[in-house]
Amino acid sequence: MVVKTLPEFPVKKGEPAYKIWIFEPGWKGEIPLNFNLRQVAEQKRSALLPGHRLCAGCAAPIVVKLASFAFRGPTIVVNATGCLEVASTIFPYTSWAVPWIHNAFENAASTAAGVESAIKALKKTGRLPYEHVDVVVFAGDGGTFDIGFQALSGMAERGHDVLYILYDNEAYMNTGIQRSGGTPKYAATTTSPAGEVIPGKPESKKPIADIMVAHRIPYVATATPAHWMDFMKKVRKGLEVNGPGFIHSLSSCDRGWRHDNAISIEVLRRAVDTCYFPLWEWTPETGYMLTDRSLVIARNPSLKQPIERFVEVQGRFRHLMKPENKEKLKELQEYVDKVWEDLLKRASNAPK
Ligand SMILES: Cc1ncc(C[n+]2csc(CCOP(=O)(O)OP(=O)(O)O)c2C)c(N)n1
Ligand code: SF4
Ligand SMILES: [Mg+2]
Repeated sequence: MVVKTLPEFPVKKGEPAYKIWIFEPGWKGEIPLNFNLRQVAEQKRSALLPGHRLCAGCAAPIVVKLASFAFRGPTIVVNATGCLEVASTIFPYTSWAVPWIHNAFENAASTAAGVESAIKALKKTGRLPYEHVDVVVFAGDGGTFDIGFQALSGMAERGHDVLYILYDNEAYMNTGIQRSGGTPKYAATTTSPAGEVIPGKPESKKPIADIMVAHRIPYVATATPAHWMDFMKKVRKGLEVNGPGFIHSLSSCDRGWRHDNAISIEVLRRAVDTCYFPLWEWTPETGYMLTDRSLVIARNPSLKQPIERFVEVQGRFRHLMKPENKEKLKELQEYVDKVWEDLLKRASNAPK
């Protein structure tokens, strides 16, 4: 039995980190998950190669890179239409170093469910050359909160063994920054422009991760690429469960959020520090559990930052910093506080 990868894991020092992943038939090993930054940099391979056309400062490729550092072995990626897809596969080139399927905007979860079912059938008839193949979806907020939700809900209900990773840049960025169900209240987009008629999007963000918890699938988590170790652990957990996993990653977009492209990671940190985007995971056994920085804030509430810290560096919220919109900013703060307080009540590891 050949138990080998081409190239072998871990990557040898000096070997380029951008070779394509090829797992020889019969490969049974598991790529280890390590948390030493130097080891990760030296020994892991990214599923997304350099040369893609995503904007400088875009967090989406970091989402993919960190996720792929947590992959276990042979993996098939399914990618909904959106920035990540259009900018990584400009014909006749591709940046993907793993088997990758582009599907329509609305059906990433159905495509992944089909792939997973095909894998099961091949295994049953002894025609799968590997012990296991993971199936991972990357889809944007438009493709998840809105048009792809029916496919996602069906995939969850049928219990397919797929890890669905939502990179949420909070608007339809690829087609020109239109509002989505993931856009937060009062954010300016091209279809919810802040002006005399409306002060940005009038509606609140849909609680997509809580909606996935309501499906009672084996694993749900929130994450950001700024909290990289937490992110990788969650991806590995989501892969290890038997059944659907869902990870909601916030993903800064300097074009749509209108911030300096050098502060993409800092903006994500502020999202967590202000409790605008708390980090947690949920399993049917443990319920909600706070993780990483959000757990630290729960234990020491004085660390919680005001929402201005998140808003002030982004052009999409610039109008909220004007004196006439003081009440709107206060309302946004109250909304964030309420959602955070609710989460503290539900989280089994939050101090009571
Ligand atoms: C049925 C259908 N409607 C509209 C489109 C056009 N379209 C392609 S990508 C996209 C927006 C994608 O938004 P999101 O999922 O948030 O990904 P992002 O571009 O922000 O990364 C739209 C509207 C399409 N491809 N198919
Ligand atoms: S528009 Fe936004 S999400 Fe799209 S590639 Fe640029 S920074 Fe990334
Ligand atoms: Mg989007």
